Amino acid sequence: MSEKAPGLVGRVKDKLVESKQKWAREGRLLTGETADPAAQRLPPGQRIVKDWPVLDLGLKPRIGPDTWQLTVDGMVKNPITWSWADFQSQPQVQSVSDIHCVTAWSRYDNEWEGVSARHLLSVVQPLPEVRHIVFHAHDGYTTNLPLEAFDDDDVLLATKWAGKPLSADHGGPVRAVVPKLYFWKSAKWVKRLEFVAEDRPGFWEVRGYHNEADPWKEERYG
Ligand SMILES: Nc1nc2c(c(=O)[nH]1)N[C@H]1C(S)=C(S)[C@@H](COP(=O)(O)O)O[C@H]1N2
Ligand SMILES: [Mo]
Repeated sequence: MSEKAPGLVGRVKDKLVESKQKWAREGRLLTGETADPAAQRLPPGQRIVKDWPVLDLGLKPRIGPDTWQLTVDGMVKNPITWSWADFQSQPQVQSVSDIHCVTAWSRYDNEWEGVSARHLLSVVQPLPEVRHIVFHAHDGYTTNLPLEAFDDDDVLLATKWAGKPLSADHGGPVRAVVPKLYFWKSAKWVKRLEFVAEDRPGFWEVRGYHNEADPWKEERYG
């Protein structure tokens, strides 16, 4: 790699962040519609893609399973730090769900495998004061969720997609998957889940994206 590479990555990232913030200010892609997920599969303003785009800040951390760890802490009864082997020894679930990205692409029928949010909750046991979760990722990205959004039967920390180990581009070895919300809520390269009482908006949430991110209400920007 040339000496210039890190600088280039930095500039690309700034440009990307600026253009997304501009989209948010201008309300790009908004149709002004809401929809009922029981009545239609595709949320308002979305289009279906067959491939799987890669979107992130451009930093692409590479973490091998040998050094990978997951910490779950904050207001929980049993904080944990799991190695890759610890994570693999938890019950593994499979789940098929659709992806809806705020940039208007949706991808149907993604086959995920990993550890369910509900299993994780049963292990760490959040204290009664907990209202929100903050995901921290290896590239410095953060995103926030209400506890109820995490405590759902289709939410998981995924290590596999379509039967194969999740690629590093898509957040491997482990990413969050929160299918009912726009995909920016699904942190790639997850390293820490922090349980908190007060909400703490994440990277995009403080840059003009909606705090709740429900695609059926078209909560793109907030
Ligand atoms: N760690 C991390 N997670 C992230 C992001 C990121 O920049 N860093 N981008 C988010 C956004 S905006 C989207 S749309 C999805 C894209 O996931 P994909 O590249 O697997 O399609 O990841 C989300 N999770
Ligand atoms: Mo995104």
